[in-house]
Amino acid sequence: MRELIGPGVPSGSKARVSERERRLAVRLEKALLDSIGLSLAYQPIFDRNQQIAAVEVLARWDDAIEGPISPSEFIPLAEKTGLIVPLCKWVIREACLQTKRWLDQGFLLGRLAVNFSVVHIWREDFVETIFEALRESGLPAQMLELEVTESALVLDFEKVKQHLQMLRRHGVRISIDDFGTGYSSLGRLRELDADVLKIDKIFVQGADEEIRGAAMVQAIVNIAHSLGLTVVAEGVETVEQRNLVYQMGCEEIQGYLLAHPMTPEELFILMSKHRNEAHSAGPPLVDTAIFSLSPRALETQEAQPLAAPLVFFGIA
Ligand code: G
Ligand code: MN
Repeated sequence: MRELIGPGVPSGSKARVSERERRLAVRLEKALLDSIGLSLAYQPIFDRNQQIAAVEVLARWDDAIEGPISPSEFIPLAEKTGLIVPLCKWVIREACLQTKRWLDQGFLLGRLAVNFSVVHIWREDFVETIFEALRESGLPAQMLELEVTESALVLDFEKVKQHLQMLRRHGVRISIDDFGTGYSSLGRLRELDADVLKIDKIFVQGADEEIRGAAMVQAIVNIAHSLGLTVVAEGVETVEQRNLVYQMGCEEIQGYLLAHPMTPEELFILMSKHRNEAHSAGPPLVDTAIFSLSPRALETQEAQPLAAPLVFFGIA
């Protein structure tokens, strides 16, 4: 094991990294410098009317030598080495520019949700990084949503709150990600004044397995609603899970049942397809992959095909 300190690691903290991590850190730094091997995937988040309410952007890395590296490996590594700062800067810049291009083409894809690490949020230049991406792209601040993991509310909460609230005052929305897996207190959740709460997939996926699992999800939804937060259920993979979380009052869902993370080209095709369907004359089209829920279907947990075309982006 060796020590490696990257540019974004708070002074005084030395993260220990293995040989593989060190090798990967060198490659990641190069990827960021050359803008090679990094890409963005987009995963839609749907509201109860099957419209896309938001799109979460996810970083992907396919290295020429090391091959594809999972985000579950390279994100913690980037956090340890400080490379998370240039990585997040790259992600938000690219995502804002791409989303603004889609906006200019007439696709109103709701909010753009971008993940941020507390290692980055702490930094004095964090707020300016966000403003810069908005300025450069021309994306309205109201379209940007920052996803912050619940665990980001644990250390140096005052600094995190100060930075996030400054952005919120300018219209940027705040979303608490992976809720239920961190160690923050409900007091902090209330104090932060966020907009969205995302229930972690381990709870969503446990909801249809046992009564206690469902009760947990219901309890989280109730807490979130009492704080005025919009609730997103993450990791919805089955019709049963979707029906249950809707029944419990979740406003939005995300998961493989509805859409996997996709390339910008795939998202563009999806958006175009649904825009064309929304505008086309003639009998309504039915997308067999996506279903609407009638109140009765919720009761019986049956899904019913849509009777009307899907209008994903609310194009006027
Ligand atoms: O921590 P965060 O919630 O931002 O992580 C999002 C991750 O969850 C992404 O890597 C994405 O690929 C993954 N994901 C999205 N939908 C699903 C799903 O339905 N099931 C599972 N297992 N993972 C999902
Ligand atoms: Mn997220």
